[in-house]
Amino acid sequence: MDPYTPTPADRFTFGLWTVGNVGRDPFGEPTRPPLDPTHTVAKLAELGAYGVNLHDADLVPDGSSASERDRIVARFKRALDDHGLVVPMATTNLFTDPVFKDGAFTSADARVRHYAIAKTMRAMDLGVELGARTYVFWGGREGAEVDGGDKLLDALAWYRDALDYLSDYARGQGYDLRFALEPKPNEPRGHAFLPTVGSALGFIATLQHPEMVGLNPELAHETMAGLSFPHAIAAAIDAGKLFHVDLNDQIMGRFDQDLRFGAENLKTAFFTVLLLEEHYDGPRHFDAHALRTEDEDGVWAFAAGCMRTYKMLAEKARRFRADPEIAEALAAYRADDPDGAWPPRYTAEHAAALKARAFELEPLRRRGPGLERLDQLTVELLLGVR
Ligand code: GCO
Ligand code: MN
Ligand code: MN
Repeated sequence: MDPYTPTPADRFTFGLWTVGNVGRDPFGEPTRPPLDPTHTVAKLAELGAYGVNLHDADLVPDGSSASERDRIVARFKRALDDHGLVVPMATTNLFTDPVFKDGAFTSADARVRHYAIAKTMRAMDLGVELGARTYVFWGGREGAEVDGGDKLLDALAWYRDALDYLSDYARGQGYDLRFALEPKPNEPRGHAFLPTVGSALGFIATLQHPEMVGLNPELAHETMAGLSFPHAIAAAIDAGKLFHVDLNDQIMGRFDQDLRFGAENLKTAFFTVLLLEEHYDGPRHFDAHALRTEDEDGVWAFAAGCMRTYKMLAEKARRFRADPEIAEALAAYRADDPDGAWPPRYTAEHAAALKARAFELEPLRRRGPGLERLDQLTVELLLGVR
């Protein structure tokens, strides 16, 4: 079998909203018809995916009656069973309905904030019913254009109140759920609250149940902020907070593009995969969509491409670790101190000795760490000539 053909063991997931994206943009109407969620399940299973994620409204239109909801959910569950797909993650649409035009949990109107919490609890019930273990909070319209609205501090407090309330709800219901905050710097708002992985990490520490809450970083979002995605997920891993991940691609400084994984910046994709393969065992979720130019065949080519590129890069990551020349270059780069390992344990005596130590700085100033060679070896590995 082709080694890059995905299987459920690879744990690739897509959202109903990703492959189901109809190609609408601010300038133009949809270019593709909507997909029936059960058809999406069948196609994703055929392509080798592991699971499918959803917003409440991707499956059950807002305003459906209880019996309509149950009918839709039962039909969807049958499709999941028939095709062996799971739903590892669920989330709430808190952005399409105009009621959320100035935010959901951070709306200046308390009635909207309370409605957003109620909608999220119902969406959580749905997610748990479908088997989800991760619940994502993407800010959507949590943000502002007019700082004269004077809610910058209130918004953070309201956001915190909502997450604290919802974590108590999940615990009260006995749900086995972890929350994953998904930062984004802008779009659809001029300025989003919790714009980057770093800001979300700081915010989590202020919550009532910080242990329940981690991150769902997205490649495009950090890139839109002019930041490096591998650096961002390293920070999340370091904090023990990489609960989920949204993979796609994006040109820095452009509108939110949601490109196919690896479509734009293969090196960023490679170092992302290297970190994920070595430090993350959750689902690999592709939060991207086919170009607006594409028809349904293009959608499945897009989905297959995301997974295939990930697998090719995972193979490159294994080769990166096994490559003797790269290993030698890395060993040369990471120089030891013959006088002792770092970090030494602090004692007053050690600190005094360290302050008094006569460092031979001249060779350190002159030493070339070999990064040009190391980077070129990586490029050659990625281009398939080693
Ligand atoms: C975006 C976001 C969304 C979220 C989704 C799930 O830029 O629109 O990435 O796709 O990931 O709402 O939380
Ligand atoms: Mn996004
Ligand atoms: Mn996302």
